[in-house]
Amino acid sequence: MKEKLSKIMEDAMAQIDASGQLEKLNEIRVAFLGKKGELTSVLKSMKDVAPEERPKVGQMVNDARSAIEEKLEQKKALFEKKLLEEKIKSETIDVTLPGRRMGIGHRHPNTITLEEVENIFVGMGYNVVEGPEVEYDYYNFEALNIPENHPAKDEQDTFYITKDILLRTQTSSVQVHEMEKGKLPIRMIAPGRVFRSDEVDATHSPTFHQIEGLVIDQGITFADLKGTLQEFAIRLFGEGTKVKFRPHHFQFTEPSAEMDVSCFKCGGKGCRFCKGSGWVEILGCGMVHPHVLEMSGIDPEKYTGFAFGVGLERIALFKYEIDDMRLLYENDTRFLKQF
Ligand code: 2U9
Repeated sequence: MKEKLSKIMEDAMAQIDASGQLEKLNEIRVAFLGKKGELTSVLKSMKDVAPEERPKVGQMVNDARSAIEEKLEQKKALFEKKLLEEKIKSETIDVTLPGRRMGIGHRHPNTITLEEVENIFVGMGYNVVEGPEVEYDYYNFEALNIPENHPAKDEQDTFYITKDILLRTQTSSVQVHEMEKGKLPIRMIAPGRVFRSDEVDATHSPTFHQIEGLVIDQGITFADLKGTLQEFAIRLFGEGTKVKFRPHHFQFTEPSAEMDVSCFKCGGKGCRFCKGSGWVEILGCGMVHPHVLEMSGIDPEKYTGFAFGVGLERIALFKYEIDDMRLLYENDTRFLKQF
């Protein structure tokens, strides 16, 4: 019996020493100490041992069990220490390694230009007002003197949502809402995104941004319009910028005009940029049509006003000498970081 126990001990110790991983230790524990294990079978064969020998043999079995358990615990602790060391090693960060540079964004030429335009008008006492991109047909067309079946409605090919609801083609609707509030005088600009079903090319996009302006008070004249827009052009394009007004037609203004600025590239001499004319068309404007005032509840006998509209992208393209509008919509940081 004694030899048998010694042999079991020897085997167990050798197997524990040879075990290469934690899971193997469990198998060894079951094989030697488990219910059907080798040591347990020795205990079961106690009935064959002489009664006076039994306590001694029992003690030997217990000693063998303790020795194997102790050896298993030691080996387990060794494995766990090794695993912990490997984990620490794999998770260690070398703080001396150079960092990875973050790709940061950049302000868009539209944003820079919009802020510049807003600053100019806020400095002249205007409010900046925003409104919904989804509008009723009434606010986008009818209230601006563009009646049902008027050809001007076709000119601004419109994205309709229902018969009466559409994506605004101009930010003028924001100004109509403001007029309806009945708080006069009004001095406001309405910047925002507009939508027209245009094909994409170097100068067109189905969505772009406008900045429209509206002033309504007693005694406002075309001279106020000219003075304001001339000041705007000088502040935006620099001292020495000249302006000229050409007659035009809009449904919502009468009289109407387009304003050109002297070419800021050649100073008015004529170049490829201004197609040799020395002038660049920059905005549309006019005195608010009396019918437009009337429809929003303003007495045209008492009040007059002027309005204007500029394309934000158009100004940004001019200011930064960009020759393709599509670049403004791609958000490529290699392009954006140049401004
Ligand atoms: C109200 C009354 C009148 C706004 C105006 C223009 C002239 C104009 C274009 C410029 C380039 C649109 O972005 S663009 O295609 N706009 O020429 N807009 S007057 O007139 C108004 C607005 C609101 C109540």
